[in-house]
Amino acid sequence: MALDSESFDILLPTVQRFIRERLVPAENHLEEHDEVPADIVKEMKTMGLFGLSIPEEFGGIGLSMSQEVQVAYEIGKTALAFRSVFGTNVGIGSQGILMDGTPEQKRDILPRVASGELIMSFALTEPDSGSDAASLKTRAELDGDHYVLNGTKRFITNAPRAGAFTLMARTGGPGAGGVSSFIVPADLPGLRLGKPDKKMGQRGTKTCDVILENVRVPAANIIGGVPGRGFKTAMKVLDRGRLHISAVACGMAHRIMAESVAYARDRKQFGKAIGEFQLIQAMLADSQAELLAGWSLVQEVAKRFDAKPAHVSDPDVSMRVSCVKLFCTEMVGRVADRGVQIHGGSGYINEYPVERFYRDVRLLRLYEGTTQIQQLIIGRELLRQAA
Ligand code: COS
Repeated sequence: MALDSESFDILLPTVQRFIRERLVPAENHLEEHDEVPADIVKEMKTMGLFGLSIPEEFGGIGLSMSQEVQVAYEIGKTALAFRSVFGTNVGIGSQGILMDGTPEQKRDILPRVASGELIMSFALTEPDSGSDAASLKTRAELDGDHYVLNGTKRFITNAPRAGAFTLMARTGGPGAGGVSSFIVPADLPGLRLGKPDKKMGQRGTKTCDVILENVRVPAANIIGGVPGRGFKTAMKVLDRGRLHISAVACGMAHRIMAESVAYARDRKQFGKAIGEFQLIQAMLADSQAELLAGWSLVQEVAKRFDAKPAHVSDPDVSMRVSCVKLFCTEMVGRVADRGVQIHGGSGYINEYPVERFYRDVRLLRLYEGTTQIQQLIIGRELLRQAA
């Protein structure tokens, strides 16, 4: 799947212009009001941003992974909360259905996901199950032609906006094989939201608990119709999401670099622009080299991702995705840290974008699998390949 190159050559500059002219000027509003303005959300829908990764047959734009990472790079150039509005529809919220759903589930859900009419959110994490995702406790007991769900999901991005969840619950015994993925409409009786999480950064991104008390979900809502496959669906979805996040990390590093270079040209000390000092140049140079390295990795692994069917997992590609996620999210952390350092005291003041970006990017090393989980995936796969 890919968008024809002529159409893509129109889409990319359109997204670039939207970010430059609409999103960047709205960053202060976002920070102050903790909300993405409704007119911006409307424009995102018109542009098709909710359906970037959904095939054209279901009303989306149908980007390949190689194309999607280029768009994600652009989206990374502004406050990350803007992406969060449509990010779960493009990635973790919808991809499980696209990869493993039945034809009916795809036909029923994906067109509304692509248009942005339906916000889908991904509910895997729980209070006692974060990195150890296979230990999740939310129960799904079969009762006639329904499952009855009980449990709590934690830190669920977009839960307050969601019309439905891709939600993992235990239909069988312990471990990964007992987990199923469900499509859970948000308006089912017994489903409620916790209070909004107060986060370090990414103001405008909405996360909270999702609490399920005897929520009756039709058995037909198990993704793919077969119980016990939900963990693998979640892992495949995360593989893809991790690549997307890595591209966003590179875009954000790009923006922080632009802010830092501009500041270094403008700010004068000891009678000249601080950018003329070699110690400032050294920080810029390290950041630029690391950004280019990360971005090259993203593009290389995206090509490998496109070379296989999206719903088929390849442990070697998964391992490479983890390398990219590890490198790019750690990289943008270092770039943000140097960005603040270049700005000096001003970098600690909320009026400067780098102060916010420094807090925003901290999350990238945590969600969709911490750096340490990426290390485990890489280490395990290297040993497996050697055996
Ligand atoms: N694609 C497809 N299948 C996968 C997979 C992948 N990327 N990774 C693992 N699987 C399969 C395995 O092949 C295994 O299948 P079999 O039982 O048929 O052999 C099954 O899933 C269980 O895998 P594994 O034994 O590796 O599970 P572990 O419990 O050891 O956990 C980790 C694996 C740690 C990698 C996983 O729990 C993880 O990614 N944790 C982080 C969760 C996360 O990212 N959370 C963020 C929340 S969303 S913002």
